[in-house]
Amino acid sequence: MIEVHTWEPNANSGKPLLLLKEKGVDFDFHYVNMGALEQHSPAYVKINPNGTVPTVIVDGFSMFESTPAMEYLDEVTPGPHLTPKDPLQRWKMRWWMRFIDEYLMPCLAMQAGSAAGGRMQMSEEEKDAAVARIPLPERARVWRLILDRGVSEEELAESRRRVSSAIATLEEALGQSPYLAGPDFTLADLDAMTTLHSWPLNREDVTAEKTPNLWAWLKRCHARQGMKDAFALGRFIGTRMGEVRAKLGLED
Ligand SMILES: N[C@@H](CCC(=O)N[C@@H](CS)C(=O)NCC(=O)O)C(=O)O
Repeated sequence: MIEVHTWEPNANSGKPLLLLKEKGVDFDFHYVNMGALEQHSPAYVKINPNGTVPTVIVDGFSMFESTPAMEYLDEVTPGPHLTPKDPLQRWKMRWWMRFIDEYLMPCLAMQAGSAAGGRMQMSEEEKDAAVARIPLPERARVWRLILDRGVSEEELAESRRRVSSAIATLEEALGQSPYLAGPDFTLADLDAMTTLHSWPLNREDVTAEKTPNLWAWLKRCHARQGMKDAFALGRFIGTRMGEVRAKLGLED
């Protein structure tokens, strides 16, 4: 049995959930409460020494990196394959996954982290204790910045610029083909959806008028049953997705 230890169907955390629901494969879902920083707890660090989500465990072997884990799961599980056979489409799929994971997602994570840090009420001692539990030094540094509300306005402005540029890139590409890597839904669309799922609700620059190609793609992806089933696993994202689908005209 495949075990998935993760948080909400969101960003990296959501990739194995969306994939396995899309393929209709059974798995054991263990919710890791990131709101309570459970990903840094000694019990969790035993299964994932990086202290990040998701962790996928197959036959006792733990996998940490979400995109390679998704590729592995796509290969070994039954159900429709979401990796194109055509080498050029496969290259496009991997190009998009790298673009989402390394260019777009970090910018959005910085903005979300900075906003969440502003809401967290912690004493200096609590912050020190929380940071001391984080196994990776690079993560500890980012959390220190977040908890101290130390992300500079310059960094936030640059990440906003990059997100606008990514929207233009997506809009252009989705004018050429219905899905990111070509004619079919692939891991690239799934990867992107873990991060872009709520844009119809929370971005004024993504609308049916301003970004018609991106809007139509969001609608196509949200109409998929696997996507709907995966988002329903969330403790709070699931309810928001009803509003997103309504905004896209997929539900009343
Ligand atoms: N490259 C890793 C990154 C994983 C990652 O950053 N996950 C985020 C959630 S989307 C996380 O665990 N954040 C909590 C933390 O850094 O403490 C992967 O793709 O699995």
